[in-house]
Amino acid sequence: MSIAELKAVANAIVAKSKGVLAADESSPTIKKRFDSIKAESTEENRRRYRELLFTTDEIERYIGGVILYDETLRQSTRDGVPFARLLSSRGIAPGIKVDKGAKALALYPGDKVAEGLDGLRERLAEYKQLGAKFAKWRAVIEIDEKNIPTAFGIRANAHALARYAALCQEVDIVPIVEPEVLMDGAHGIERCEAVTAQVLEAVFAELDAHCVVFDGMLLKPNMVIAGKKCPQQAGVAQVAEATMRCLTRYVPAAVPGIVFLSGGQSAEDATDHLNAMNAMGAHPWQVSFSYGRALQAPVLAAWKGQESNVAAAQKALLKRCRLNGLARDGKYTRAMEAG
Ligand code: 5MM
Repeated sequence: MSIAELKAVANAIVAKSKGVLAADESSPTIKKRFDSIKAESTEENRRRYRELLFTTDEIERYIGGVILYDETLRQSTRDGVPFARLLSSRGIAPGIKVDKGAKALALYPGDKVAEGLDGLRERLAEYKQLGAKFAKWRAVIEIDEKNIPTAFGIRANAHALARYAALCQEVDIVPIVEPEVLMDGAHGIERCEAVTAQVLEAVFAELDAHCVVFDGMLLKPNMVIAGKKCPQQAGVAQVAEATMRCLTRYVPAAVPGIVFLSGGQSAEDATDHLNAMNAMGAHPWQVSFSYGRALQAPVLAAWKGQESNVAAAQKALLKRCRLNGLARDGKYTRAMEAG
Protein backbone atom coordinates (compact mmCIF):
# COMPACT_ATOMS: atom_id res chain seq x y z
CA MET A 1 0.00 0.00 0.00
CA SER A 2 1.27 3.49 -0.86
CA ILE A 3 -0.25 5.90 1.66
CA ALA A 4 1.25 8.81 -0.30
CA GLU A 5 -0.58 7.73 -3.47
CA LEU A 6 -3.87 7.18 -1.65
CA LYS A 7 -3.62 10.58 0.02
CA ALA A 8 -2.76 12.34 -3.24
CA VAL A 9 -5.80 10.88 -5.05
CA ALA A 10 -8.17 11.54 -2.11
CA ASN A 11 -6.97 15.14 -1.73
CA ALA A 12 -7.21 15.82 -5.48
CA ILE A 13 -10.84 14.64 -5.57
CA VAL A 14 -11.80 17.17 -2.87
CA ALA A 15 -9.47 19.97 -3.96
CA LYS A 16 -10.79 23.54 -3.66
CA SER A 17 -14.24 23.99 -5.29
CA LYS A 18 -14.34 20.32 -6.32
CA GLY A 19 -16.53 17.33 -5.57
CA VAL A 20 -17.73 14.10 -7.16
CA LEU A 21 -20.27 13.35 -9.88
CA ALA A 22 -22.00 10.08 -8.95
CA ALA A 23 -22.84 8.57 -12.34
CA ASP A 24 -22.76 4.97 -11.13
CA GLU A 25 -26.43 4.10 -11.51
CA SER A 26 -26.78 0.34 -11.91
CA SER A 27 -28.80 -0.85 -14.94
CA PRO A 28 -32.13 -1.06 -13.01
CA THR A 29 -31.63 2.45 -11.55
CA ILE A 30 -30.67 4.14 -14.83
CA LYS A 31 -33.71 2.45 -16.42
CA LYS A 32 -35.90 4.16 -13.81
CA ARG A 33 -34.24 7.52 -14.56
CA PHE A 34 -34.66 7.02 -18.34
CA ASP A 35 -38.29 5.91 -17.88
CA SER A 36 -38.97 9.27 -16.22
CA ILE A 37 -37.94 11.08 -19.44
CA LYS A 38 -39.41 8.40 -21.75
CA ALA A 39 -36.01 7.36 -23.10
CA GLU A 40 -35.23 3.71 -23.75
CA SER A 41 -32.49 2.21 -21.56
CA THR A 42 -30.42 0.51 -24.27
CA GLU A 43 -26.65 0.08 -23.88
CA GLU A 44 -26.08 2.69 -26.62
CA ASN A 45 -28.43 5.24 -25.01
CA ARG A 46 -26.67 4.79 -21.66
CA ARG A 47 -23.35 5.33 -23.45
CA ARG A 48 -24.64 8.45 -25.23
CA TYR A 49 -25.92 9.87 -21.96
CA ARG A 50 -22.67 9.24 -20.12
CA GLU A 51 -20.70 10.76 -23.03
CA LEU A 52 -22.86 13.88 -22.73
CA LEU A 53 -21.96 14.11 -19.03
CA PHE A 54 -18.24 13.45 -19.37
CA THR A 55 -17.64 15.76 -22.35
CA THR A 56 -19.31 18.79 -20.78
CA ASP A 57 -16.93 21.75 -21.09
CA GLU A 58 -15.35 23.11 -17.91
CA ILE A 59 -16.73 20.53 -15.44
CA GLU A 60 -13.13 19.76 -14.44
CA ARG A 61 -13.17 23.10 -12.55
CA TYR A 62 -15.74 21.61 -10.13
CA ILE A 63 -15.52 17.84 -10.50
CA GLY A 64 -12.52 15.96 -9.08
CA GLY A 65 -13.91 12.46 -9.57
CA VAL A 66 -16.68 10.58 -11.37
CA ILE A 67 -18.10 7.30 -10.08
CA LEU A 68 -18.82 4.85 -12.89
CA TYR A 69 -20.77 1.61 -13.11
CA ASP A 70 -19.05 -1.55 -14.41
CA GLU A 71 -20.64 -1.20 -17.87
CA THR A 72 -19.62 2.47 -18.16
CA LEU A 73 -16.00 1.84 -17.19
CA ARG A 74 -15.81 -0.46 -20.22
CA GLN A 75 -17.43 2.06 -22.61
CA SER A 76 -15.89 4.75 -24.84
CA THR A 77 -16.84 7.97 -26.60
CA ARG A 78 -18.24 7.69 -30.12
CA ASP A 79 -14.66 8.42 -31.29
CA GLY A 80 -13.38 5.40 -29.38
CA VAL A 81 -11.75 7.07 -26.36
CA PRO A 82 -12.39 4.98 -23.23
CA PHE A 83 -14.35 7.04 -20.69
CA ALA A 84 -11.73 6.42 -17.98
CA ARG A 85 -8.99 7.81 -20.26
CA LEU A 86 -11.13 10.80 -21.27
CA LEU A 87 -11.80 11.70 -17.64
CA SER A 88 -8.16 11.25 -16.58
CA SER A 89 -7.00 13.46 -19.47
CA ARG A 90 -9.28 16.20 -18.06
CA GLY A 91 -7.77 15.83 -14.56
CA ILE A 92 -10.86 14.00 -13.24
CA ALA A 93 -10.28 10.74 -11.36
CA PRO A 94 -12.37 7.81 -12.65
CA GLY A 95 -13.94 5.69 -9.91
CA ILE A 96 -16.00 2.51 -9.81
CA LYS A 97 -19.00 1.33 -7.82
CA VAL A 98 -18.16 -2.13 -6.48
CA ASP A 99 -20.99 -3.13 -4.14
CA LYS A 100 -23.62 -5.44 -5.61
CA GLY A 101 -26.56 -3.80 -3.90
CA ALA A 102 -28.41 -4.17 -0.62
CA LYS A 103 -30.05 -7.52 0.11
CA ALA A 104 -32.18 -8.74 3.05
CA LEU A 105 -29.96 -9.58 6.05
CA ALA A 106 -30.66 -13.23 6.87
CA LEU A 107 -32.55 -13.79 10.15
CA TYR A 108 -32.89 -10.02 10.70
CA PRO A 109 -36.24 -9.16 9.11
CA GLY A 110 -36.23 -5.54 7.94
CA ASP A 111 -32.45 -5.04 7.96
CA LYS A 112 -30.45 -5.00 4.74
CA VAL A 113 -26.77 -5.57 4.06
CA ALA A 114 -24.77 -4.62 0.97
CA GLU A 115 -23.24 -7.60 -0.83
CA GLY A 116 -20.26 -7.90 -3.18
CA LEU A 117 -17.22 -8.97 -1.15
CA ASP A 118 -16.79 -12.36 -2.86
CA GLY A 119 -14.23 -11.97 -5.65
CA LEU A 120 -13.74 -8.28 -4.86
CA ARG A 121 -9.92 -8.53 -4.74
CA GLU A 122 -9.90 -9.86 -8.31
CA ARG A 123 -12.46 -7.30 -9.52
CA LEU A 124 -10.41 -4.45 -8.03
CA ALA A 125 -7.29 -5.70 -9.82
CA GLU A 126 -9.18 -5.58 -13.13
CA TYR A 127 -10.74 -2.17 -12.41
CA LYS A 128 -7.29 -0.79 -11.67
CA GLN A 129 -6.09 -2.03 -15.08
CA LEU A 130 -9.10 -0.27 -16.62
CA GLY A 131 -8.05 3.01 -14.99
CA ALA A 132 -10.04 3.26 -11.74
CA LYS A 133 -8.34 5.41 -9.11
CA PHE A 134 -11.03 5.10 -6.48
CA ALA A 135 -14.01 2.91 -5.64
CA LYS A 136 -17.32 3.24 -3.87
CA TRP A 137 -19.42 0.89 -1.71
CA ARG A 138 -22.86 1.96 -0.57
CA ALA A 139 -24.48 0.49 2.54
CA VAL A 140 -28.18 1.27 2.81
CA ILE A 141 -29.64 1.81 6.29
CA GLU A 142 -33.41 2.16 6.50
CA ILE A 143 -35.20 3.72 9.45
CA ASP A 144 -38.65 2.40 10.34
CA GLU A 145 -41.13 3.31 13.05
CA LYS A 146 -40.06 0.44 15.32
CA ASN A 147 -36.62 -1.14 15.72
CA ILE A 148 -34.97 -0.87 12.29
CA PRO A 149 -32.05 -0.54 11.94
CA THR A 150 -30.97 -3.04 14.60
CA ALA A 151 -27.55 -2.71 16.21
CA PHE A 152 -26.54 -5.92 14.43
CA GLY A 153 -27.73 -4.62 11.05
CA ILE A 154 -25.53 -1.57 11.52
CA ARG A 155 -22.58 -3.73 12.60
CA ALA A 156 -22.95 -6.07 9.60
CA ASN A 157 -22.89 -3.13 7.18
CA ALA A 158 -19.98 -1.46 8.98
CA HIS A 159 -18.00 -4.69 8.82
CA ALA A 160 -18.62 -5.09 5.08
CA LEU A 161 -17.67 -1.46 4.42
CA ALA A 162 -14.40 -1.95 6.29
CA ARG A 163 -13.53 -5.19 4.48
CA TYR A 164 -14.17 -3.43 1.18
CA ALA A 165 -12.08 -0.39 2.18
CA ALA A 166 -9.15 -2.56 3.26
CA LEU A 167 -9.22 -4.47 -0.05
CA CYS A 168 -9.17 -1.16 -1.94
CA GLN A 169 -6.23 0.29 -0.01
CA GLU A 170 -4.29 -2.96 -0.49
CA VAL A 171 -4.08 -2.06 -4.22
CA ASP A 172 -3.85 1.73 -3.82
CA ILE A 173 -7.45 2.40 -4.79
CA VAL A 174 -9.03 5.11 -2.62
CA PRO A 175 -12.19 3.76 -0.98
CA ILE A 176 -15.22 6.00 -0.74
CA VAL A 177 -17.10 4.62 2.24
CA GLU A 178 -20.83 5.31 1.87
CA PRO A 179 -23.12 4.46 4.76
CA GLU A 180 -26.44 5.96 3.64
CA VAL A 181 -29.15 6.44 6.25
CA LEU A 182 -32.17 6.80 3.98
CA MET A 183 -34.42 9.84 4.15
CA ASP A 184 -37.49 7.73 3.26
CA GLY A 185 -39.98 7.46 6.09
CA ALA A 186 -41.69 9.74 8.59
CA HIS A 187 -38.94 10.02 11.24
CA GLY A 188 -37.86 13.41 12.53
CA ILE A 189 -34.40 14.95 12.26
CA GLU A 190 -33.54 13.85 15.82
CA ARG A 191 -34.00 10.16 14.92
CA CYS A 192 -31.88 10.64 11.80
CA GLU A 193 -29.12 12.19 13.92
CA ALA A 194 -29.24 9.35 16.49
CA VAL A 195 -29.09 6.63 13.80
CA THR A 196 -26.38 8.44 11.78
CA ALA A 197 -24.31 8.75 14.97
CA GLN A 198 -24.64 5.01 15.69
CA VAL A 199 -23.74 4.17 12.10
CA LEU A 200 -20.67 6.43 11.95
CA GLU A 201 -19.41 5.20 15.30
CA ALA A 202 -19.69 1.58 14.13
CA VAL A 203 -18.15 2.30 10.72
CA PHE A 204 -15.04 4.02 12.09
CA ALA A 205 -14.57 1.33 14.76
CA GLU A 206 -14.59 -1.33 12.01
CA LEU A 207 -12.37 0.69 9.66
CA ASP A 208 -9.86 1.07 12.48
CA ALA A 209 -10.01 -2.64 13.36
CA HIS A 210 -9.35 -3.47 9.67
CA CYS A 211 -6.26 -1.14 9.64
CA VAL A 212 -7.80 1.17 7.06
CA VAL A 213 -5.73 4.36 6.79
CA PHE A 214 -8.11 7.26 7.38
CA ASP A 215 -5.90 9.70 5.40
CA GLY A 216 -6.38 7.58 2.27
CA MET A 217 -10.18 7.33 2.16
CA LEU A 218 -13.24 9.55 1.70
CA LEU A 219 -16.55 9.34 3.58
CA LYS A 220 -19.86 9.67 1.70
CA PRO A 221 -22.56 10.08 4.33
CA ASN A 222 -26.14 11.30 4.32
CA MET A 223 -26.92 14.70 5.73
CA VAL A 224 -28.85 14.74 9.01
CA ILE A 225 -32.32 15.52 7.78
CA ALA A 226 -35.96 14.65 8.58
CA GLY A 227 -37.61 11.78 6.68
CA LYS A 228 -39.47 12.83 3.52
CA LYS A 229 -42.86 12.00 5.05
CA CYS A 230 -42.18 13.82 8.34
CA PRO A 231 -44.62 16.72 8.75
CA GLN A 232 -41.91 18.81 10.45
CA GLN A 233 -39.12 19.50 7.96
CA ALA A 234 -36.01 21.15 9.40
CA GLY A 235 -34.73 24.43 7.96
CA VAL A 236 -31.39 24.79 6.18
CA ALA A 237 -29.51 26.06 9.26
CA GLN A 238 -30.85 23.24 11.44
CA VAL A 239 -29.80 20.58 8.92
CA ALA A 240 -26.32 22.10 8.62
CA GLU A 241 -25.83 22.36 12.39
CA ALA A 242 -27.12 18.85 13.15
CA THR A 243 -25.02 17.33 10.36
CA MET A 244 -21.80 19.06 11.39
CA ARG A 245 -22.41 18.28 15.08
CA CYS A 246 -22.85 14.60 14.28
CA LEU A 247 -19.88 14.34 11.92
CA THR A 248 -17.56 16.30 14.22
CA ARG A 249 -18.27 13.79 16.99
CA TYR A 250 -17.68 10.65 14.95
CA VAL A 251 -15.44 11.32 11.92
CA PRO A 252 -11.69 11.43 12.58
CA ALA A 253 -9.94 14.62 11.46
CA ALA A 254 -7.46 12.52 9.43
CA VAL A 255 -10.16 11.80 6.81
CA PRO A 256 -9.40 14.25 3.95
CA GLY A 257 -12.98 14.81 2.84
CA ILE A 258 -16.66 14.32 3.45
CA VAL A 259 -18.53 14.00 0.13
CA PHE A 260 -22.24 14.05 0.85
CA LEU A 261 -24.86 12.10 -1.08
CA SER A 262 -28.07 13.98 -1.92
CA GLY A 263 -30.43 11.11 -1.08
CA GLY A 264 -33.55 12.47 -2.78
CA GLN A 265 -33.25 16.15 -1.83
CA SER A 266 -33.99 18.62 -4.61
CA ALA A 267 -30.93 19.90 -6.47
CA GLU A 268 -31.38 23.35 -4.86
CA ASP A 269 -31.77 22.01 -1.30
CA ALA A 270 -28.67 19.82 -1.64
CA THR A 271 -26.64 22.85 -2.75
CA ASP A 272 -28.12 25.07 -0.04
CA HIS A 273 -27.32 22.58 2.73
CA LEU A 274 -23.75 22.13 1.49
CA ASN A 275 -23.34 25.88 1.35
CA ALA A 276 -24.64 26.35 4.90
CA MET A 277 -22.17 23.80 6.27
CA ASN A 278 -19.25 25.51 4.56
CA ALA A 279 -20.46 28.95 5.62
CA MET A 280 -20.17 27.82 9.27
CA GLY A 281 -16.37 28.14 9.01
CA ALA A 282 -13.47 25.71 8.76
CA HIS A 283 -14.02 22.01 9.49
CA PRO A 284 -11.41 19.29 10.09
CA TRP A 285 -12.09 17.82 6.63
CA GLN A 286 -13.10 19.23 3.24
CA VAL A 287 -16.91 19.39 3.12
CA SER A 288 -17.97 18.52 -0.40
CA PHE A 289 -20.48 16.64 -2.56
CA SER A 290 -20.87 13.34 -4.36
CA TYR A 291 -24.30 13.87 -5.78
CA GLY A 292 -26.15 11.63 -8.21
CA ARG A 293 -29.70 12.90 -8.52
CA ALA A 294 -28.92 16.44 -7.30
CA LEU A 295 -26.47 16.92 -10.19
CA GLN A 296 -28.25 14.90 -12.84
CA ALA A 297 -32.00 15.51 -12.40
CA PRO A 298 -31.92 18.83 -14.32
CA VAL A 299 -29.65 17.26 -16.96
CA LEU A 300 -32.04 14.39 -17.65
CA ALA A 301 -34.99 16.80 -17.74
CA ALA A 302 -33.21 18.93 -20.37
CA TRP A 303 -31.88 16.00 -22.43
CA LYS A 304 -35.05 13.85 -22.76
CA GLY A 305 -33.00 11.36 -24.78
CA GLN A 306 -32.76 13.74 -27.78
CA GLU A 307 -29.51 14.57 -29.58
CA SER A 308 -30.84 18.08 -30.26
CA ASN A 309 -30.98 18.72 -26.49
CA VAL A 310 -27.35 17.80 -25.69
CA ALA A 311 -26.16 21.41 -25.47
CA ALA A 312 -29.01 22.36 -23.11
CA ALA A 313 -28.36 19.29 -20.96
CA GLN A 314 -24.64 20.09 -20.72
CA LYS A 315 -25.49 23.66 -19.76
CA ALA A 316 -27.70 22.30 -16.95
CA LEU A 317 -24.88 20.06 -15.71
CA LEU A 318 -22.30 22.84 -15.73
CA LYS A 319 -24.69 25.09 -13.83
CA ARG A 320 -25.20 22.54 -11.02
CA CYS A 321 -21.45 21.84 -10.89
CA ARG A 322 -20.66 25.57 -10.69
CA LEU A 323 -23.24 26.24 -7.97
CA ASN A 324 -22.01 23.32 -5.88
CA GLY A 325 -18.45 24.57 -6.43
CA LEU A 326 -19.55 27.89 -4.92
CA ALA A 327 -21.28 26.04 -2.06
CA ARG A 328 -17.93 24.40 -1.30
CA ASP A 329 -16.80 27.89 -0.26
CA GLY A 330 -20.07 29.02 1.36
CA LYS A 331 -20.58 31.49 -1.50
CA TYR A 332 -23.85 30.20 -2.97
CA THR A 333 -27.21 31.97 -2.69
CA ARG A 334 -30.61 30.82 -3.90
CA ALA A 335 -30.79 33.94 -6.08
CA MET A 336 -28.03 32.40 -8.23
CA GLU A 337 -30.48 29.71 -9.37
CA ALA A 338 -32.04 32.26 -11.71
CA GLY A 339 -28.76 32.82 -13.60
C1 5MM B 1 -26.06 7.33 -8.71
O1 5MM B 1 -26.67 6.31 -7.93
C2 5MM B 1 -25.77 5.42 -7.28
C3 5MM B 1 -26.03 3.99 -7.60
O2 5MM B 1 -27.30 3.64 -7.15
P1 5MM B 1 -27.88 2.16 -7.41
O3 5MM B 1 -26.96 1.16 -6.81
O4 5MM B 1 -29.21 2.24 -6.69
O5 5MM B 1 -28.05 1.98 -8.86
C4 5MM B 1 -25.79 5.68 -5.78
O6 5MM B 1 -24.94 4.83 -5.06
C5 5MM B 1 -25.33 7.08 -5.56
O7 5MM B 1 -23.96 7.17 -5.80
C6 5MM B 1 -25.59 7.55 -4.15
O8 5MM B 1 -26.80 7.05 -3.62
C7 5MM B 1 -25.70 9.07 -4.13
O9 5MM B 1 -26.64 9.46 -5.08
P2 5MM B 1 -27.73 10.54 -4.69
O10 5MM B 1 -28.70 10.53 -5.83
O11 5MM B 1 -28.33 10.10 -3.38
O12 5MM B 1 -26.96 11.85 -4.55
